[in-house]
Amino acid sequence: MRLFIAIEIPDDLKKMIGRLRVEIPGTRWVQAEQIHLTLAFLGEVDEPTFELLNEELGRVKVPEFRLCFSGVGGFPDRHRPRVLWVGLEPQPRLQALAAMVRETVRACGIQQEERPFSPHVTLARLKLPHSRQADAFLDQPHKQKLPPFLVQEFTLFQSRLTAQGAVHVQIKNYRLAATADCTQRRKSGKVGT
Ligand code: 2AM
Repeated sequence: MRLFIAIEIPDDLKKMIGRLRVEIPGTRWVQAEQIHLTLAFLGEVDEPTFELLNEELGRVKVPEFRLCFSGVGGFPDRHRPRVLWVGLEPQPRLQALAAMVRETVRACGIQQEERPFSPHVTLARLKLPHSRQADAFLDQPHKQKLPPFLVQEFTLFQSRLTAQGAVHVQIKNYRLAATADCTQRRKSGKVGT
């Protein structure tokens, strides 16, 4: 099974993010329903490792938290983008969650890249690195357009490679620890910490 671990984005936000799409030559945009925030990429995992992983991920306990989007950017950098993304404001609980998830994955014998976790939501992948349209897209101020959201769980996904591209299937959701501040704010209709 080809697996990855990510935070699911609420459907209404996926639709809003999907609407950032513009015409850029040689670009494959992520379909709105597939938009996610990757915490760890695992690649091919065998059945015994999967069973162990499933059990160990249940032990990852970080308090739930709120995420705010920041501006758009490009990997490896905005002048030669191969990937377009929307970033997230710094959130220590997100960093803690990604570190614990990656540590758990390593402890299950699955290699993880050493690069530090750089929170982003991939929007598009570019085959042609230089274009006026990509420059224009990266120069837009997207910051205020996306509302924050509350993260209460993370998800183990299977990525099935098909002729039409990768299809992501949720395998299991792992709840984060509820916090009094988030519960209180949910009751009052506000988005939590
Ligand atoms: P990203 O788009 O958030 O950067 C599911 O395939 C997700 O796993 C992708 O969205 C991508 O995260 C990440 N991913 C896919 N292939 C990868 C690879 N070979 N190495 C690292 N991350 C990968």
